[in-house]
Amino acid sequence: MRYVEARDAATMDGLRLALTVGVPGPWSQAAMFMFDFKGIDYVPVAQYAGEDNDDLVAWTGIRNAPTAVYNDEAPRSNALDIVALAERIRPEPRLVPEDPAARQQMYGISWEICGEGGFGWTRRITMRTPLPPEYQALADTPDDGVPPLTNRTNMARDYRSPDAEVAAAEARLCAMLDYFAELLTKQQRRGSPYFVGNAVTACDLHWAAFSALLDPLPHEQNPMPNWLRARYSYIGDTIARHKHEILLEHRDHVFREHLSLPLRF
Ligand SMILES: N[C@@H](CCC(=O)N[C@@H](CS)C(=O)NCC(=O)O)C(=O)O
Repeated sequence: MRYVEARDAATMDGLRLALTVGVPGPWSQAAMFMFDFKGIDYVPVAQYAGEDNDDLVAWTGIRNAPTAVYNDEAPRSNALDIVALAERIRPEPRLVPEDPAARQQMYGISWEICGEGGFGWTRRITMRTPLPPEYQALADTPDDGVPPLTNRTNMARDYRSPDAEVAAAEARLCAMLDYFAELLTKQQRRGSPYFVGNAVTACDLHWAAFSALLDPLPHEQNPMPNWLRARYSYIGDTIARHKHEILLEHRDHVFREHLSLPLRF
């Protein structure tokens, strides 16, 4: 994908979206999915994983990705704020239910997937464990993707968690996976392949993006660097027992019907 540097994007109008360069970061991918689904054009802006990103910070106040800036409005970096922005810029096709109860349910599920303490956040904590040899071998296999992080200081500072949270992360993650699978199973019994009601909503796109942290799509559809594929793919025996088939069926359905592949990053 072609990225504009932050210092140039800062002087432009319209929608600009800072995205992590060269990797399918789930928060970045999810933000793209919202705008792509609605056919909203945006200028992709380069955010470099782990780096200081001084120009981006000077412009938006935010070092990581994604951040959406629409005209002269305040920058938005929270996943749910980005959904609301997309919905406002182009209401149709809808990603947010009109019915208040369904809307509350949708935002709640999205929060569980991508909010602080949610699935993505918690999965990132579980990724700190060392990789077993076969995954380490994959991680060490060079490819033409972006190289592994050189600056780990920023991410270590930004995403640190208390010891108690680290210890509890795996069980917390498994409980979330069970809950998502239970919701989808109930919906399947009602005849719907979606999390809420009978139509696709933002939380379905969120799960399509974040499921990569459980089971990344194959290289042809997700040409991510080996070091990151190894990290995303290794989940360990406990989480593997909670990787319910219906979660992946849902992901496949959403990509097939509502998004396009291969992923771009
Ligand atoms: N701003 C997002 C969270 C974004 C986030 O955690 N981004 C990480 C994904 S791993 C990132 O940009 N990492 C690269 C970096 O920190 O440089 C939200 O609040 O919903």
